[in-house]
Amino acid sequence: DFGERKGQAERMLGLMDVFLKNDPISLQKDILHHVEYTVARSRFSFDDFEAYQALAHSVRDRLIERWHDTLIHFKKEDPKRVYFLSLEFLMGRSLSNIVINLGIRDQFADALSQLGFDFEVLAEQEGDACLGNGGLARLSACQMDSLATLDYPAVGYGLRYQYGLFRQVIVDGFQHEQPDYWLNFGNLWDIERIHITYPVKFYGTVTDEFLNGEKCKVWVPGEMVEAVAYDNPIPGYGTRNTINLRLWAAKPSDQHDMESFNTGDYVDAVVNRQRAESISSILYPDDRSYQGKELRLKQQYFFVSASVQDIFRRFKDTHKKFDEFPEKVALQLNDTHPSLAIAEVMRVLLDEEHLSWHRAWDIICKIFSFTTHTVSPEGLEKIPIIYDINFNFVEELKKMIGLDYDRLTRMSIVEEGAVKNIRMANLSVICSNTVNGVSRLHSELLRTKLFKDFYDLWPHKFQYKTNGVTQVKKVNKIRLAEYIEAMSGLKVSLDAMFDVQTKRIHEYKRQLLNILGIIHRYDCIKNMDKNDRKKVVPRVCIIGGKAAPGYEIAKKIIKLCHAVAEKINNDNDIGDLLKLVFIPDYNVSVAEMVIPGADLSQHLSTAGHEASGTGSMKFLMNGCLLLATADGSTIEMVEEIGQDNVFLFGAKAHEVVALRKKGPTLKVPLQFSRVVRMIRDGHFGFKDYFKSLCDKIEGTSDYFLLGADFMSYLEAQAAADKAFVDEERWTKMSILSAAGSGRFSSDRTIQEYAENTWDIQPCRCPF
Ligand code: GPQ
Repeated sequence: DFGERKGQAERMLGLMDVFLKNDPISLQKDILHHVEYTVARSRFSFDDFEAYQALAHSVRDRLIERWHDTLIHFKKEDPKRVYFLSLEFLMGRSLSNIVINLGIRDQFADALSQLGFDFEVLAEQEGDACLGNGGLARLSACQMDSLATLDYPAVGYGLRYQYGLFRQVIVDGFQHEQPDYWLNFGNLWDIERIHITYPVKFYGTVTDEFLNGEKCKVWVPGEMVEAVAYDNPIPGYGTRNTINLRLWAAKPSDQHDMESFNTGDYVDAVVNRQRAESISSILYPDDRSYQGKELRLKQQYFFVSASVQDIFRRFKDTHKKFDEFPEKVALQLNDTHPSLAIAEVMRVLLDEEHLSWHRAWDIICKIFSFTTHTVSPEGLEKIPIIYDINFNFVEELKKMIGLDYDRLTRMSIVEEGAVKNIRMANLSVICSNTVNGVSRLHSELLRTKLFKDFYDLWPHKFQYKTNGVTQVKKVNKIRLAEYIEAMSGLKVSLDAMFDVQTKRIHEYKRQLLNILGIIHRYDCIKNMDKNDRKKVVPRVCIIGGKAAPGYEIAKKIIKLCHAVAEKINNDNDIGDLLKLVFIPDYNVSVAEMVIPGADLSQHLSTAGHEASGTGSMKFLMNGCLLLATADGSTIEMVEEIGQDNVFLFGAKAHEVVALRKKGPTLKVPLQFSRVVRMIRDGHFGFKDYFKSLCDKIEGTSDYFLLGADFMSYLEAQAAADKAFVDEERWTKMSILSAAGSGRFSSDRTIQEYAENTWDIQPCRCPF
């Protein structure tokens, strides 16, 4: 554009300052300008929230400048891009992160203080963007940050849900869910692109038509919805590069079901049209369980179709031959959620671009890469094109492995049985050029168990990239203690060890083991004489996390935590020696307060169940010690920090299977039976309600091996107590933890992906 309209471009540049200035006076003028004209409040009278809005707009202007420059630079250079497809991004608050990455935090803080405002206070006004469930979603956010920081030409795609993850409200110790209509107060960080829209088509029929004299099948869609782009600029740190995260929102299409307008009731037709928006309206709150809901499938297709159209449009702007596609495009599937993209790209190449099956398939196999985040993916949707892909795959497979029907059945994309299923994980593995795990142990389990048949066939496809995260700001225990007091009225002692377990509530993450350990500690203190009590290391035990709304057992665990807390915290006999706090509504901004204030953090998954774990990395970076099982990426952390500086316990992944086999003959310690008995006997009330919880962990039903690991857990806790009283030793361990955390930066992970999976090069925007 610049080349063609040079004179005009020069005139435009002459009219504006090329870059907005960052000296205190310019910043103050800018903020006041936004107060007056954008927020539309008088510059003589505005409150903290309005000041936040004006501040955010001033920051946003500076962000947009860099974002434009980056996008123009990418367009000019036309490098191979990676398209990061994820249905979840857990961004949290943006303001602080953006000003730090832009390198203008202190300038803004100075400017604000001259106006009589405190930067930190205004930053607190921002709400969290919770467009994701847990670790997987936060990882996507960290990885976008690193992609920008390392100058990679990347584009993120996701959905702009109107309702983010539910807010967790605790009433009488029970979890209740409230809708998170996060857009109520406006979102200043995304840019609505009303002209960037794509039609997404659903339903309909397939008819026979003649094309160039040949009979072919043509899809006549029955419903159409418009996908509108909302762009979120993601700034890198220490670079001008600012990349795009494009989230789609569903809007009614003018062509949506036109028939009903002609024939039916006008008001009904309008109401019906409005329903289109529901496709992108809600984030599903159940991580890792697929509910088989039609809306969820529509959501996935809506997301995939819009993103694929956008990717094709960008490619076709500058390229004519599809053989160049793999040189320009890498598509990253963040778990199986976006894996419909494989079928959709195949469909577009065949039906719309009229490539032969052979050429289309060849392209598919070069562009996709797949990262799985779990050890047990499940199958979901059914799409005819997937049957075709499967048919061809199985025919090829027969040539490679012969007529081994058991193995063919296992590797097929279609799961036969009373209920037929499409195995999205198999589809993703078959069609991707690389399959990544998220830690070394996870990858080993994928190769030897979950995807063994595929590994035997294509060992070269299998890789792993141990997860990494972005750093969390340092604040201290006092801030956390103040938060606890404000939230629960509980005063906690700063001398106590702050012992934290915050993450989604899942049986395999064993929050229950933590609670049983706390009951045991309580029971021990109660039975101690005065002298022994003096030796007890005071603890503030902090637990937090959401349970999926339909996950009964997880909700009972939350209630148990509250019931135990009620008993302990009100027992005058215990005082400061032990406190238990449940922190409600754990999200990114709460994490930013909790994590830096923790002395010890617990990561208790039964070995072999946590694909990686990323919360632990944030604790480490903040000098917090870990008490953990040898699971997921903890194993690699121990290698960095040294065995002596982590409190490890429990069965190893390879021992877990054998322990489960022992079943009824497995001995559990008396201490374990005693604490479970206390719950069963109603020591903490709600006897009948907790019965099913107790049944789940006793005898043969103790699938996650709480009983088997209990003694070893208590020993690790005792070791932590012992280390804590030796202040010098604890400090040393803490420094070594922080120092050893370097490998777990998402910058390292992304660099590995860029080099070994996506084959992309940095593309740095000049200053
Ligand atoms: N993870 Cl499959 C989620 O947070 N949600 C999911 O639906 C699935 C995985 C987590 C996983 O449990 C952690 O072990 C990983 O560290 C994290 O993804 C990121 O890879």
